[in-house]
Amino acid sequence: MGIINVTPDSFSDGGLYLSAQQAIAHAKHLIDEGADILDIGGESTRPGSQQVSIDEELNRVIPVLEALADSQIPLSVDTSKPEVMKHAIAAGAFMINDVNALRNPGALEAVAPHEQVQICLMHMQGTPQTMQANPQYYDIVQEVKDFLQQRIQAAKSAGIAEERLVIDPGFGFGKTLQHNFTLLNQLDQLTSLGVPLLAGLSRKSMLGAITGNSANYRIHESIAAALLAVVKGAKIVRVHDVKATKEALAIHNAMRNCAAQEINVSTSNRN
Ligand code: 7PJ
Repeated sequence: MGIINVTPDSFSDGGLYLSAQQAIAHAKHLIDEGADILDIGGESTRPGSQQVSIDEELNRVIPVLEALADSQIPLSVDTSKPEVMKHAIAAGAFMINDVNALRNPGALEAVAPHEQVQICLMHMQGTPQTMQANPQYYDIVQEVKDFLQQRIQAAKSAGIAEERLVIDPGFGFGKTLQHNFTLLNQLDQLTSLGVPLLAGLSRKSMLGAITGNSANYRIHESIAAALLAVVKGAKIVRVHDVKATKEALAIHNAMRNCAAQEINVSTSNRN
């Protein structure tokens, strides 16, 4: 899953148009690099970021969705707002990626009737404005797992088939460095929830905390983190660097396929 941010610094029409054009160009680049899904976000959810209005978010996201409608690639929209979800689905979104796990009033109802739409339920403690102030858990893995289980249940109770769901532990969302790496180390424990796992680690500060690199220079650590997440059971990785990540994962696939063939060979030898 390649990341497309449509978050202009300028709020003028010019800035918005420019940022939509840039987002569309970047999306085409990530498609060329081999992205399987694109995740389009119109509101920053980084720690301390401010919320934007429904209209502002729609003005950012919808033109990009419409421009990419012909590209055949499944499009995900990163939003927590039910109004944005509805418009995004009407504009052809294949997935709603909600860092708030459909907890906002009206969110479950906004997506439930659209049976073709996939949903990513992500764990977050607190809100983007406050989440990094003092995150606390008695057992990070168990609490994230319990939360995701509850959100799966809430989705199913609202009439959303389990086959439509993806879960995500929400790296960096209300978690200390220790919490983040404990979660990564035990990511495989979330696979028992029976729903595909998505992991977003790309360029996050937990990686920079280890290497000292600033966000745009965290490519190697991002590749390592994506590979580790996949080894630990992630089925989708949300990344900035699509080509580099795909090449790293191709090696992992080759190893797995080869291991599977070895088993076949040794079984047929025995027969
Ligand atoms: C995530 C996300 C993530 C999912 C962001 C950033 C912050 N959605 N949206 N998982 N992170 N599902 O990319 O650094 O980890 S925004």
